[in-house]
Amino acid sequence: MPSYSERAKLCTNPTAKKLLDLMDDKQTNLSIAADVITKAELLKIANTVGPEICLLKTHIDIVEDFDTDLVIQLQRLAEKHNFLLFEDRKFADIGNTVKHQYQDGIYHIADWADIVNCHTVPGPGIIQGLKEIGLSKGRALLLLAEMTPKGNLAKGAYTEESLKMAQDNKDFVIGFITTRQLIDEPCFINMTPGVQLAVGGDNLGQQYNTPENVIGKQKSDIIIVGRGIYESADMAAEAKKYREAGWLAYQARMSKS
Ligand code: S5P
Repeated sequence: MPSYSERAKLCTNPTAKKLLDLMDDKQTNLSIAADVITKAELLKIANTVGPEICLLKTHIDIVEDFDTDLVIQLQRLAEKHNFLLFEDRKFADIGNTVKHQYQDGIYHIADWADIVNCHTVPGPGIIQGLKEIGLSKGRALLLLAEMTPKGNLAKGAYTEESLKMAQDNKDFVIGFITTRQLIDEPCFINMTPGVQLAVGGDNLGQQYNTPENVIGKQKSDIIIVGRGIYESADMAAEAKKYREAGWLAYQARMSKS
């Protein structure tokens, strides 16, 4: 298996290159899902776990006191700790509508989020619409090819069609939200949520797998961890544990191939 930075050399999308390079430089394949509802909490997470992560994943629309200063401060922390910003917006509408959702409104997501994601249920027009805004800004898109909750419908032909859409848009689509590596192509980055240190779930259908399984067995590239880290009394220590588990699993996979 090529290293993250070897893969970076093959990619044309600047955000994919930057992410893969920084993962090897910083030795982390951990992303935090910072699902908190105040600006102060979000900035605290970003600053506390910033040294451990490659990517900060936000749900910016749940922050009750959102303002443009939040974005400025997140960008400063991203610079300081060397991580990228991923707004988990899960766009799901027709191309023309998602263009506005990406660029306009209160959040102006395209102005600050290095990476966004979308569902593929509307077909390739959604990718085209987002690309019209994001490509010239050097941004990148992930497709939700699979999901983690019990009973979700993103499987089989849906997942296969999503892969095709990614292959048709390699300049802008840099990978997937998925539980596993779906296709062995070096420029597609596989990111997996639903990760905790023990297998389990929550009472709303979420299903958890471990960093070892996700990176080692399922051959994903990035673990996305939310409550497992930010609900811990010592976020920094907990983030270190996940970082170490994810990195050891990556090194073990590298040494096998
Ligand atoms: O299928 C998915 C896709 C995503 S992006 N399942 C998920 O859980 N997510 C996101 O990952 C979800 O929106 C949340 O932000 C994070 C998981 O959080 P946790 O607290 O369960 O680790």
